[in-house]
Amino acid sequence: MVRGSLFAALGGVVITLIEDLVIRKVLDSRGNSTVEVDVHTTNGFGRFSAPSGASTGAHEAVAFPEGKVDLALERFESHVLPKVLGLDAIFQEEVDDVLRETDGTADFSFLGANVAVATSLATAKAASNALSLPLYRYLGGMTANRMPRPFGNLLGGGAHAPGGTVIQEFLSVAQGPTAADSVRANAKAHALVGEALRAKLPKTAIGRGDEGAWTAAIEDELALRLVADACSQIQDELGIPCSPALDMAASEFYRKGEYHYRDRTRSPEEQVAYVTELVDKYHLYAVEDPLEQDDFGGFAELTSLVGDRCLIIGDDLFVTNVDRIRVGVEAGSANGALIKPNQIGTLTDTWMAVDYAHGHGLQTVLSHRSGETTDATIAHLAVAFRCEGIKTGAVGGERIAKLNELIRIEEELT
Ligand code: 2PG
Ligand code: MG
Repeated sequence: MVRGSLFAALGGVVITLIEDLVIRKVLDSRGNSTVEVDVHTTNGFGRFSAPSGASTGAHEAVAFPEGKVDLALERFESHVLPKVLGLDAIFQEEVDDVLRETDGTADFSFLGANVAVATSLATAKAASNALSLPLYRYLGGMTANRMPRPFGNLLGGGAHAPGGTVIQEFLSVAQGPTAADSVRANAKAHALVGEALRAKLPKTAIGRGDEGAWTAAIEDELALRLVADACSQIQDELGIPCSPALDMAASEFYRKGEYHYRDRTRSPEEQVAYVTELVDKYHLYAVEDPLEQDDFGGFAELTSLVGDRCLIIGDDLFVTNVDRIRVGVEAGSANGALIKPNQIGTLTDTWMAVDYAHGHGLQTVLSHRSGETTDATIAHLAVAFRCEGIKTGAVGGERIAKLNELIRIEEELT
């Protein structure tokens, strides 16, 4: 019997031994190819399909080797499969160490982080399935009983809808009595913003970006006003507190020392002053990536100004990497960290990032990517890891896959 697998044994057979792995090419929500991995244990099955970003941080792990999905499949077959077969799926760290060692680079550029994350998460799901436990319970233990607060993307542009707003995401954060109430309130806020946009631009076709958020060629501040108004309406009509939030994804419009807006530029100092003004004028719940991805000092300045009343979240700044979160903690750069498993490549590394962030007073928000699949696993991770938030859109098939899973988990917990 494999070390420590007593509780996973059934009549002397270890039920969590990895007996087969399968990789396939599937589509993401942008229609691009990505990878899906199946892990079969003696008595369990797990599957994870990896998402992809559009506004990827410069310090993220690399999704596919040389950008080629087919090469990722080949390397899985020749390098991952032989080494992971026969391992025990309940030893997650061992599986993840094998993935790191097999890859041999700092950024998963040999295997591709999407291969690594799909293998890593499918392994955890197979183990939980073999043990007949929901994933959030298997990973989170008996005290994983709190629901994260959903952040819903209502309106936007940036890399998710070029030609729309410069700021990437205008979100609502409904704070209902239950996560299900908040999910419904964010969806309603999305509908309200759609109506307001159609009223404002009666002769223009209004579209939706990669994450299902509305998009139109409007000024950032008008977009923020529409979202803030929708949040107030939610509060008035449903009695649910609801606040606007932003993901500025500022690295996407930072060039040569300046932030480039439609009709003007802002220096880093002006950007800090601008965000401070927006936080107070619109009572923002959170601002993600307000500054470019290497400006730990600018983030610290902003956090010292508004961190007592607003979450300043590092996404491209931290890339779910514990070493970068450590730098940010030492500098006081943020009071929140976005968590995306495929930014770092394994479940163990993701957990280390969350654990370090929580241990140093940061809130965490588990996040989808703009190019998603219908995989709902991140809903379980957000509960298991006791994240304060989950950012996974407001509407759209691949987004509601996660939101509806949250509703199901909450039902089990109550
Ligand atoms: C982000 C994400 C998700 P992408 O910037 O936070 O909203 O976008 O997946 O394109 O990096
Ligand atoms: Mg972001």
